[in-house]
Amino acid sequence: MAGDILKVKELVEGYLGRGNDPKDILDNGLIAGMDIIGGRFKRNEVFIPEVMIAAKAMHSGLDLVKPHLAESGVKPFGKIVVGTVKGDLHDIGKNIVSMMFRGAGFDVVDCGIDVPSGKFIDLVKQENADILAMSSLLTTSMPFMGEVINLLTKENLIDSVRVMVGGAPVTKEFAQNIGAHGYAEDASSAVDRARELLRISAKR
Ligand code: B12
Repeated sequence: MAGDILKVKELVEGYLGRGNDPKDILDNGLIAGMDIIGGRFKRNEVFIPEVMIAAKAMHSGLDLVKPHLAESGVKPFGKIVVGTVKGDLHDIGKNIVSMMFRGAGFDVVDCGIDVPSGKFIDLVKQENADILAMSSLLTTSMPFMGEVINLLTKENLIDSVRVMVGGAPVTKEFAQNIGAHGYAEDASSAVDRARELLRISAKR
């Protein structure tokens, strides 16, 4: 939570060395800390830099735990394809959302910015994604979110993937109108919504 990368590494190495369960280190150490930061961010008690620093520290621990998780057969909670829609180059919010998803234990495939609608569909198929999360910061790029949902419907994929949308100009009403399954106004609510959509409790 303090963003101390070296301390996180030292602690995680220590716990792993003493034979602690890697899932316990992940759930009750790394993710638990990130959840607290997420709550503070939501209440405006900390801001983007603190979240990014905390996420960086969390990743330094995650990198050490990951190989052990794979060995013990622990699977990520779900796969999320994330991207900023066509015509839109804004990625600060999307990157924060991606970081929070990763911090919460999801497997994230970030397909970047200015993503053509068809590419989202290809990636959802290719990655067998549980959630597609699209970001838009421009009123002119928002309609592409609807276009992607129409394409998913056409390809009969709309029932097998949950679609989440967000970004400053996006509203709950807009999300409902285009047929998205979820909307969140910030990165930490995005994690709550993703968990709801996949019915994973925050405590697990
Ligand atoms: C930084 C910025 C830029 C940077 C982007 C750098 C980058 N790498 O992202 C640059 C300079 C490149 C840029 C360019 C442009 N920009 Co600009 N930009 C901004 C600015 C100042 C901040 C956006 C930002 O990063 N906010 C901080 C992040 C953390 O917030 P956020 O993105 O909203 O994300 C949070 C939530 O929305 C949510 N969220 C975000 N995505 C998702 C996704 C999901 C699934 C979920 C659940 C939640 C979620 O969680 C995030 C974290 O809490 C805004 C103004 C503003 N105050 O919003 C204008 C703004 C978005 N830009 C604007 C414009 C017009 C442009 C340009 C057209 C300017 C120009 N004439 O060239 C170009 C367009 C380029 C393009 N094709 O995209 C307008 C858009 C107006 C409109 N009606 O559409 C704005 C609102 C400024 C303004 N008031 O006019 N911009």
